[in-house]
Parts: sequence; structure tokens; C-alpha cells
Amino acid sequence: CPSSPKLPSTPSEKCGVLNVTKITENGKKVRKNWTSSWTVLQGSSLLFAKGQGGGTSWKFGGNQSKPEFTVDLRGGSVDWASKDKSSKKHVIELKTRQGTELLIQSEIDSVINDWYRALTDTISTHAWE
Ligand code: I3S
Repeated sequence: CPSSPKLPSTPSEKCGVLNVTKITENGKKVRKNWTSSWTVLQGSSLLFAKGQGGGTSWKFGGNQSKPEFTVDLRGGSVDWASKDKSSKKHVIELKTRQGTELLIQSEIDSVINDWYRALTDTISTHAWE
């Protein structure tokens, strides 16, 4: 995984391309906008970079490479999304303590299962922070 020099790496670190959309921001419903994002799990943060189109050479920490969006997983929750949240298969619903809800999806079920495990592990590891 490419990593940011600013964040400590932990055993839970993971990265890859996922389809992502916000559905709620600060408690307010927002319009879905599915995008393919390079996604990095670092410590208790989940970082997204839009429009990287699956490129693995992309790195956080360079000049033009700030993460587009960061989610603090501490105090959040992860579950499989119900059918009414999306017509896509393999969709994870991630809720943050700050009232942001995201849907995260991959067509590849082994990929999404690994992310589900990594996210639930991270949330339980940081449960008391
Ligand atoms: O929950 P929705 O409104 O059925 O979500 C769909 C829409 O966001 C749609 O875009 P428009 O807002 O232009 O209609 C997207 O293209 C779909 O992918 C969304 O549904 P899925 O079931 O794919 O999450």
C-alpha cells in the first residue's frame, strides 16, 4: 500500500479500488454519486481519492495527491446494506459518529468481504478511543 507519512501504519492497513458514494452527510441525506476511488485504511482512518481509475502507482503524500475525503472510523458502524439502500450487490453501509453514511461496493465478493472484515476489526480495535 502507498501510505501517507503523516499517519502511523498499523497491521490493519489495507488499500484498493472500491466504488463509493455518500448517502448522508452530517445527518442530512445527499444525492448518491457512485465513484471509483482508491481507498486506504490507515489506523482508524479511511481515506478516499477520487478518479484514480484503479491506478496502483498513485501515492498519498505527493504534491497533488491529497486524499479527497477522509472518514474517522472511531465510534462508527459497519453493516451489509439492505436491498433498499442500493440495487448493487456486495454493498457495505458505513456510518460515522459524525453522521456521515457511505456505501462501499465491489463487484468482487472476496474483495468486499476482506474490506468488511478489516473495517469491523478497525472499529472494534478503536472502540475505546
Ligand atoms: O438510491 P437511488 O436513488 O436509486 O440511487 C441511484 C441513483 O443515484 C442513480 O443516479 P441518478 O441520481 O442519476 O438517478 C445511480 O446511477 C444509481 O447507481 C443509484 O442506485 P444504486 O442502486 O446503483 O445504488
